[in-house]
Amino acid sequence: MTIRSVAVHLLDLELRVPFTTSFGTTTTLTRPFVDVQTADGLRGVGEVPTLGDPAYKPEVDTPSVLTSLKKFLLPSVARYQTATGPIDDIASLRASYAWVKGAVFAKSGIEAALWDVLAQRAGCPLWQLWGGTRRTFPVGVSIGGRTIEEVLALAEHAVGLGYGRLKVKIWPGFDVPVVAALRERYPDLLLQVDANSAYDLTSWPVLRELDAFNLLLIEQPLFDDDLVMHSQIARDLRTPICLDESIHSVRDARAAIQLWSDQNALDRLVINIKPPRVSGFDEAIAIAARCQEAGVRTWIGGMLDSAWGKAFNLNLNGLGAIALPGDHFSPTGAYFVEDVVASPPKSTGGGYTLGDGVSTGVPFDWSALERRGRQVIVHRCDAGIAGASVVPSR
Ligand code: OSB
Ligand code: MG
Repeated sequence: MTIRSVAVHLLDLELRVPFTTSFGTTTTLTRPFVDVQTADGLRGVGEVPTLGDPAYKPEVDTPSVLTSLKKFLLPSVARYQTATGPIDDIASLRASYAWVKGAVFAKSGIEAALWDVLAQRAGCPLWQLWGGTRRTFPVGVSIGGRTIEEVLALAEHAVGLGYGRLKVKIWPGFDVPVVAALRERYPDLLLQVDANSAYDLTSWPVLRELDAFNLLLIEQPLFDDDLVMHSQIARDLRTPICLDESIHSVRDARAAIQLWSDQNALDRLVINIKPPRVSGFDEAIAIAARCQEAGVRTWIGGMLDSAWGKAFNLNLNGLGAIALPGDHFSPTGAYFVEDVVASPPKSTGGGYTLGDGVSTGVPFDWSALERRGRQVIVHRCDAGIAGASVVPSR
């Protein structure tokens, strides 16, 4: 198998309900979809779940991802095939751009597209390719409301749809009151909070008050790049700290495990595994395995992904190593006004069951890209000198 060409299409996805976090409110997302075509006629696609800017963390904004793909990653794929031979598995794909530091979101899009191709070739679901053993599991939702009233309304909707695990966004001043209001209404719900790095050395002690509410975890309270400080406050909190922004690799996960052990707090470390934040599913699977070995619980996070991205993540949730429910569904039933899958994955009673469908299990709607998308990159990868074939088509 040879990768013949890689195209990148941009698509605007309009949220049905705005999503607010400590770093701002999102209404529309412009997303790259990486389209890999092989010499033998297969075609796979991977979403890069970018945001509009780098407020969440570096290199997750659309311009940065397009630059990484166009200038470095796709030329590397082409060069590797010219110099070394066909890229016919994930290991050789990763080897082709291993020299590029970071660019985890951009890398994950190519990897997802190749996984789609490999699953089609094998004629099996992704969960099987990934060694999944669990067909049915509980799933959760993430709530990003601007006011307590908005949060309560979204929670009511989600609970009405059957979800038993809610995550809610917090920030200084919007923390204890919103958690208290939710707990009063839903004393038994699995509840967790996500601060998206909104607290610092002076503001974090308020989080001690959250210990009274029986939360599953507090996600990424401190700086996006600070493992050490997180491990230090873990010692002073009863509620586990969950890392999101800080983890990009198995190496980061190992470092966190070491730091939390040093604090005698390993029972209070949880890791949110977001495949795009760790450069793809291969690394995500390795992190899940390493954490399970260390007794550290993991779950699959989301990026307000399209139904295509969510379908990949649901397949990953089939791994026996994933301990907690993930952010797989919207509290209102659907994230976007129009999506890229005709019949998106559906949850029932707060759970999800993986089927036997090939690859993600849901067909990608190519006509959505043709009607609403625009191709911004196309790169020939199977011949000639790399770098000469970058042709922006529109
Ligand atoms: O921190 O988990 C996060 C969305 C965008 C950026 C960061 C995060 C999120 C979410 C949404 O919480 C989870 C979902 O996809 O429903
Ligand atoms: Mg998070």
